[in-house]
Amino acid sequence: MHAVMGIVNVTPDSFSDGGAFLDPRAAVAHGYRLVAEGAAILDVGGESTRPGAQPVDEQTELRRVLPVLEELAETGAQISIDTSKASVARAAIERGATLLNDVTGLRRSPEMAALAAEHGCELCIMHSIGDPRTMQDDPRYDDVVDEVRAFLEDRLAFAVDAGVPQERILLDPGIGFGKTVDHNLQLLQRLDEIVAIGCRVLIGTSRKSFLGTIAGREVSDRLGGTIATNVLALERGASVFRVHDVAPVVDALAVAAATLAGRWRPTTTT
Ligand code: HH2
Repeated sequence: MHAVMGIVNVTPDSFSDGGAFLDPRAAVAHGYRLVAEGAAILDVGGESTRPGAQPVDEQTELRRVLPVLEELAETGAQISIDTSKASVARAAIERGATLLNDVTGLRRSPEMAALAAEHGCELCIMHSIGDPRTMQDDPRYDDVVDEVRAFLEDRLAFAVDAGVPQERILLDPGIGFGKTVDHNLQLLQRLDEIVAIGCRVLIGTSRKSFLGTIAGREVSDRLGGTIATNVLALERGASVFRVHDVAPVVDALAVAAATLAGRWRPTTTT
């Protein structure tokens, strides 16, 4: 089973929709729209992690996300908090978040693992290097897939040791986080090697710059590349798809999944 995670960026500076949903009412309305379009999970974030982004302090991040979280918990979708601060994650859990999405892979706040264990939350561990200010400064790997896999295995062992059951852990190769265009493509081409670790895999390619580089498209015009990469990631075993444009990706993945299975059955809702 696959699930689409809709992105709710409550930020002034996100790379593709910065400022559009900084107003809590706009963010809540956007979240409801994404659920209506088929998102099973909403990922709420109050700090941009785009290359070059400036960090925000805890109070600012809390002020942005807290009013939005409580209302979006009413949508019935699973609520994910996109943060690397354990204090923000803790406050989000109190307002209904059940998935902690940490783009630093527990490097910034290792206590995030114990927090997930304590509250029975799911945990997404993503690979990244450095921090958003510097991560795109000439990233180098001998073999990007081997190194990302080793990092994720290490962080997975740490989280399991802290008490999070492996079934509640999602792994993410961190497309665009300290990666060149070719690094991103190798990670997608060999995504089955990340899936082989044995956890569900989350993939986030939506509107990212490597799609623009390949297709020659601005950030507002990268849906085709987003769909192509998500469909291929599905074929290679990814389970959760983090996107801005939920409706077209839900359709693309439904058709791709039915095609891979060679059969389709209508979903019953009774
Ligand atoms: N990408 C972004 C943010 N959070 N989390 C996971 N697990 N995987 C990703 O690939 C990922 C993520 C960046 O995208 P976006 O939220 O649209 O931009 P910004 O960081 O500028 O707010």
